[in-house]
Amino acid sequence: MQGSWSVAVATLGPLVLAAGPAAAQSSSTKSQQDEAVRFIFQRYDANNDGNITDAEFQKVGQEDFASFDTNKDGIVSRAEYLAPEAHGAHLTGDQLAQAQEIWGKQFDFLDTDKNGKVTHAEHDAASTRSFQRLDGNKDGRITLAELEAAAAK
Ligand SMILES: [Ca+2]
Ligand SMILES: [Ca+2]
Ligand SMILES: [Ca+2]
Repeated sequence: MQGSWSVAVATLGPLVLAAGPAAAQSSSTKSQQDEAVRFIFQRYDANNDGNITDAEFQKVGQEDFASFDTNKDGIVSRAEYLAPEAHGAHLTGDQLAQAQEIWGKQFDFLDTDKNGKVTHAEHDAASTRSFQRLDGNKDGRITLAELEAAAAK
């Protein structure tokens, strides 16, 4: 992780791994990170206007929640969150262990009351916190530059 992914960025859903397992590894290069950030941005910017709005952000968050909640009981357990399938990742061995370490941190960020379960409300609240942190100039939109700046922290 080389400390360069802030938790807020790392919590943008299946994000880093969606952009390729390499991007989640400590050996990832600057250009791999840039690529991962662009990939994440495009995923969130549904209408491709160069801004991620709060609505766009929440929509992806809700899709993520649904994919994490494998047994569809409305709660994401730690076991569900740490399952590679939930992140659309096909990893084994060391790569999986590294990814699960990251997911564990993400889960802790989402699980506000630390009971080992993430509810819809907690997930939505975490999305709001992430959005506010990523929206550097607080104009209600996240631009690619703002996302890059947050990822570089
Ligand atoms: Ca947009
Ligand atoms: Ca569940
Ligand atoms: Ca902004």
